[in-house]
Amino acid sequence: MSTEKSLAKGSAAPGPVPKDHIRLYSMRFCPFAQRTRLVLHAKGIKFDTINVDLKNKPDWFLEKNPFGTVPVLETPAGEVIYESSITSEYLDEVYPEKKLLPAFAYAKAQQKMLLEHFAKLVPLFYRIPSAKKNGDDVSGMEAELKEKLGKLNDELVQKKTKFFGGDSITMIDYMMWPFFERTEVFEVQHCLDHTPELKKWIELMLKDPAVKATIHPVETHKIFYKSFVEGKPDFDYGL
Ligand SMILES: N[C@@H](CCC(=O)N[C@@H](CS)C(=O)NCC(=O)O)C(=O)O
Repeated sequence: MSTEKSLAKGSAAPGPVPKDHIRLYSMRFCPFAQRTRLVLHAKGIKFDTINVDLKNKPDWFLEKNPFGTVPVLETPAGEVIYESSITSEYLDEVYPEKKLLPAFAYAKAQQKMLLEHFAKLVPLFYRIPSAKKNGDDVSGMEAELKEKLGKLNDELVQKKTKFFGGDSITMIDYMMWPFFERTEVFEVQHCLDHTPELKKWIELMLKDPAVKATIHPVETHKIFYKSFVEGKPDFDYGL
């Protein structure tokens, strides 16, 4: 069973997960759920998708993830996994095809540390447009974002690699990508002006088949984001 249109409170709980599939509970415009979708596509895993109305969450969804957030995975055995980084690592462990995390403990730890640094940058993507909308001065936040993006750029310069884990895409690239897909939507593109290596990384990421399979056009993102900011998120926009 797959649903494109989001299921809301009062909807019937989806049936069991088919034997040869894994199920993703998602929201079409969620950058965290996109992380998991990227991993599913990159590894060629068979999955079905249930989109959830996050404004009006079904009880059965809250029973699966008490945080009430997407992404959530469910296996045919009824095991439930949530939180984007945990779901992504789970998929990489369980499905051996095309490993995305490095085999060596230190390299793996380095990716996870970089992801922690990145997690400090994510709130700025949301806080800057929201402060702008309120007419607040965002120069301090923009300076902070520029500084943090500069550090990511330096990381690529020091490593002399195309991607953050080497010359091919690995897990860390997929964990960061969804937010870079949305820089124009968050109106923070100018914060990338001084990051040439990061810009090259963006261009390379855009060529990746998993990125192509999960990307939305900027205009679509903008329309969804506007509905979200106005407090009436149109989860089914474009369907
Ligand atoms: N830390 C979570 C964050 C996920 C998240 O915030 N997802 C949003 C949608 S983009 C959500 O489900 N929001 C619903 C809510 O917070 O009630 C993760 O990495 O999975």
